[in-house]
Amino acid sequence: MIKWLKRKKRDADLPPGQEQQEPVTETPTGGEETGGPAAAGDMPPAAPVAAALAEQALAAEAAAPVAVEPQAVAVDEPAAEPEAVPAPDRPRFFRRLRERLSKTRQALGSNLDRLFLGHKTIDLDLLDQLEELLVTADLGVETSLELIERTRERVRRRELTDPARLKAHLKAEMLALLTAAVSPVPEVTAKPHVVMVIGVNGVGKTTTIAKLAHHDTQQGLKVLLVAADTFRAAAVEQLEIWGQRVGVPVIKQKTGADPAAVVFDGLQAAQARGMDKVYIDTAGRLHTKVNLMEELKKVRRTAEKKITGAPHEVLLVLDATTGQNAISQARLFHEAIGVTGIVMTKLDGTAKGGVALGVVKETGLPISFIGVGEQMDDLRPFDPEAYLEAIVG
Ligand SMILES: Nc1nc2c(ncn2[C@@H]2O[C@H](COP(=O)(O)OP(=O)(O)OP(=O)(O)O)[C@@H](O)[C@H]2O)c(=O)[nH]1
Ligand SMILES: [Mg+2]
Repeated sequence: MIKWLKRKKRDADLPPGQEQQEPVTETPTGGEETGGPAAAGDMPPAAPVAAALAEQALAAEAAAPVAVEPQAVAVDEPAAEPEAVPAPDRPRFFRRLRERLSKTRQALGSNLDRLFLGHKTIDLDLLDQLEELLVTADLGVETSLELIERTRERVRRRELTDPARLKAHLKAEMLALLTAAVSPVPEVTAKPHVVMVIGVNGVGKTTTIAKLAHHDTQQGLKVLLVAADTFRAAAVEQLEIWGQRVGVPVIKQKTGADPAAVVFDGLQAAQARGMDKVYIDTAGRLHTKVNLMEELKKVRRTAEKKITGAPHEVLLVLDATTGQNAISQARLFHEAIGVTGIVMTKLDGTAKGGVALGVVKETGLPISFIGVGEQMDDLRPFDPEAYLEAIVG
């Protein structure tokens, strides 16, 4: 166990005395278009996806009645911790996020509270238990160790002595870790702005595209979807249905067609119609299958050839419920395709939400969005502070 590996060093470093305490229309090359509204007139310039969603979230927040819903409080959270209960005037946006991430908060935040309440001093035993708790909450071994190391260092320098201050310290360290990887939102000047969405099977690529397209259209942007998952039976139809629901056109070919050819058609159609945004849906694939990754590279090369600078974004969708495997997925997809941002889905259904920290720490890739449910508004731009507030408390 890791704690044993580190114990010796801790014993040496801790302050004295603490050592032992342990729709169908023509397309140029044969692709089909399905669904979607007729072309509108002049549209506002394309905005970065994250920025647009953030604006919308803020607008919704401002418009939303505050403190109408009953507040969800995890039953096993300690009553003594005032921060564990949302303030009555906390904006609805944050309250909902908190509700959706309650499983992780119970696994992480509530257990941290218990741990800190049970100790009067920061000793080896506390640090060992803390390490175990962080690993259990799926932060990953490397990330957990680093957080513990930093804590131990501050304890050694006597900057941190009171367990009651440990939570604030940990949150600050986690925030530093997350914000270190946040890259500035790219300025979107290209028209169309092309976003390729990739990931293993069933992680939520197609529904994420629908959510993004929904938000973009609400911003007045002209969006087109490209059905480049020609592999899985019914994948094309699934995207078509989403296109109809959201009201955006879908460029498709038959199942079994070359995905690169569909992308070529899609980008040609997007250019011809003055689209602001294009989302390319790709087939889910095992990150370990070389030939499938080669196919994805070909899709990328086709986009690059058709439109200079495309794809402008490559979003890798990771399912939070898969835990640590998400880290190796991120590494392999990034090596093969080049990822610009991560979408972490299904954070609502898991106690493993700490994995977001591990992914950022171990890959250096920023998280662009998080998925917290199956509704259209359940995709949020990633806000590290709000996320930490929701899972740590
Ligand atoms: N609870 C929850 N479910 C989600 C979220 N995102 C996606 N899903 C669900 O995950 C399931 C799979 O979603 P898809 O979008 O079809 O996944 P995919 O990656 O396109 O799958 P393949 O095309 O088969 O590779 C669907 O039932 C979605 O509703 C989320 O944030 N929370
Ligand atoms: Mg899909």
